[in-house]
Amino acid sequence: MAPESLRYPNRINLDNCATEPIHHIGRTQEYGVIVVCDPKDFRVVQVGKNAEKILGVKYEEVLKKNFSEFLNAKDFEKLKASVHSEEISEALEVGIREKRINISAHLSEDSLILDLEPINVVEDPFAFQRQLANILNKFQAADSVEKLSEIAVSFTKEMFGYDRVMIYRFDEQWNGEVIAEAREEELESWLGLHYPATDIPEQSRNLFLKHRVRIIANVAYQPVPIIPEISPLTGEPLDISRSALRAVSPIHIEYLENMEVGASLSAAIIVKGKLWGLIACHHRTAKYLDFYQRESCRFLAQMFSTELTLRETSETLSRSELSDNIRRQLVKQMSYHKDIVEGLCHDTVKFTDLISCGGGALYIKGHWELHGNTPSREQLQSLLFNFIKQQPGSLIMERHLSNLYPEAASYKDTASGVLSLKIAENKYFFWFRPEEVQVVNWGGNPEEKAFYNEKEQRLSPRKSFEKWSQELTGVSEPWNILDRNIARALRENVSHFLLARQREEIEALNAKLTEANQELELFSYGLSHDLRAPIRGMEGFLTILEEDHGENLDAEGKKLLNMARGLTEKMNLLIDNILEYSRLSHIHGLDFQKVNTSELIREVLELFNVKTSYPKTTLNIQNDLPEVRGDRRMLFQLWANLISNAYKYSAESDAPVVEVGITERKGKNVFFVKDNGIGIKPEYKEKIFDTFTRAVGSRFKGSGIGLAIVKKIVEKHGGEVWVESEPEMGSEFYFYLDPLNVKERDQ
Ligand code: BLA
Repeated sequence: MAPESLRYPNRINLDNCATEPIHHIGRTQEYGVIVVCDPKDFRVVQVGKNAEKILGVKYEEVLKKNFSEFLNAKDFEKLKASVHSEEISEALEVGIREKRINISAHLSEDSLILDLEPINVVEDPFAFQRQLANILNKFQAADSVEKLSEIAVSFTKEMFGYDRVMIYRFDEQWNGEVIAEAREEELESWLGLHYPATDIPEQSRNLFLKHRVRIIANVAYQPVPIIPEISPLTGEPLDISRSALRAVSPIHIEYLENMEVGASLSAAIIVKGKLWGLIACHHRTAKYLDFYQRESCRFLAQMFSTELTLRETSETLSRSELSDNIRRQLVKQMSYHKDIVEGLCHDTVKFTDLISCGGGALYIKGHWELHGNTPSREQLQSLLFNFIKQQPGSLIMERHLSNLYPEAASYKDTASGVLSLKIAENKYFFWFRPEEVQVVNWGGNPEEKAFYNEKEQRLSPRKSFEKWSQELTGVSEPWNILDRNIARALRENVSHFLLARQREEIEALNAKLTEANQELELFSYGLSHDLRAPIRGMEGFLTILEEDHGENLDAEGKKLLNMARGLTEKMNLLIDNILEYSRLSHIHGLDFQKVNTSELIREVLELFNVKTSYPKTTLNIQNDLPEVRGDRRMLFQLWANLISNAYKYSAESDAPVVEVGITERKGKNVFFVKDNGIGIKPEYKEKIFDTFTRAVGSRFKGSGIGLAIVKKIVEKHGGEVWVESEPEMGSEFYFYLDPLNVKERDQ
């Protein structure tokens, strides 16, 4: 009983064609002999039942031998040297029983697989070489894919003598079309015929990426079993996907019989790593090409692939160059009008010029802008909300919209095809293509690709390959990758434009704010100056009053006079601070230098003469505070304000303590000034840094502007200041400076 994996045909149906394990088929074609060795010592472990044909002894005998026994010492050394890399097949010419034999050796899992086949005696060994050089010249002169394909088929036919040679091209769904053909006159033409994807299922397509060329030398062959069936080395069926001798899927053999094909050759056309198509050859009777001929064919297919890649690339390049120019113009228009819709729809170049289409639409925040032939606004509205928005991804590219969204059938004249792109929330672009009724000619009815064969108890391919015409309605010209890329590139431009617009708006707002702020600061600057004069006057009059009329005043009068003096003093302090604050706002050029923090703090403490003014207060100051970069004068004021506050607001505590140092907060080294004074109520924590906010009422002297100055200075140094505090427990002010964060013009 064959193992599960080999009893495959029963389980295959149209939905799982691709699961047929053709790599474990366990049989070979007859034209050569497969020999499987243990790669360590060349002991034969499996062999094709037809071994005698080349090796001269029956397979049972071969299984008892070491493969070296079939070669002379020199050839055996050559073989040993050629087997070094996994999965790489190398060809080797050796003599076995006086005949020239080609050995292709490759490793598959733990086995060494040798494909043995006779080599034809060639009369003119350089003929192929000359022909290939000739075809290269012709390829290079071809100016289109069609022309290139025609040259390829006629040359292949001439070189290898098959009855029919075709270029078979895959589409996006892996259906295929015969796009070029050279055939014997009496054969009917298959040019232009389409074939469904299931005719060449995925596993077969994938194998083409590996072996590139596949011959079926005789459709009417007797499959040759590999003995034993299961590899003694692995205990598994042998993977012979790379062996050229691999037997053919019975379904495909029947397919070829139904097509009245006696032998085939298929060579992979690979463009940018993907199977683009095949050079597909048929012969009505058996036909074998030896290893060297197959190599020539592989080389030819490769030349064709290269030429094709070049053509496709240069075509794509010139199309994208054209679209780049249009796109650049659209960007210019948008910038000129400062508006997407104006720029894309109402100037010389329209967004619909970018991608070939019948019309297009922009949907921007509920507004529809239509251009060219399009469905109505209502239809588009429902298309967007009931279909487009439900789809995953931001780009939808459909050539048969009504297939997915039946409502679209009513406007197939304008939008059988749609390419839609989401630019941002509530911004969508659309391009539409009208219906192009298409007649697709299939090789056999694609609805009846295969049927269940009761007799064989397995799937059989269709019997008839008669031309079968299908009219496609509701379908537009297909979109391609370039269309998609162009749409995406436009989206990028529009997003940039939108961002730039937003930035401009924010900058304009910022400019207005700064202007308002500056006006306010200038105003307070002017105001403070204007206030100075009357205060000086008041002070003068108060002095005269005291000196000239002091004696006439009673105790109450003297007290009031002193109060008036106190108030003018306070007024002066206030004006000083306002002036300082305004000055700070106007200074741009800061004088950045290295500042020794400990020294600066010492100066501050000396200035306030804290030892005499606050004898009760204990001062804890950390040693070796780090140097900083900054404007010395400003930093002096910063420390002065914080330290004087700390002394002032802790003075009434039982044992006042002021601490100054550096610690870590928010992942940064931050300076702190700490006291155990009256603290700050939570609701004031932010506000105390605003101008004229006083959290302490009239108990303490002050203008209410000191912390606003602190904040301004810290900000001018690219830093941040904040407070942590609990009422009656004290306050901790933290700040850090980050001069790297300061704009250069400010330094
Ligand atoms: C393989 N089918 C193939 C191959 C071709 C085609 C070219 C590659 C093998 C070869 O070189 O012959 C199909 N040949 C075509 C087509 C044309 C042509 C379309 O000449 C048109 C001109 N096939 C079926 C169904 C199944 C199937 C229904 O029709 C499966 C359910 C399978 N086809 C199938 C398998 C192979 C195959 C399994 C791989 C054969 C092998 O390598 O063993």
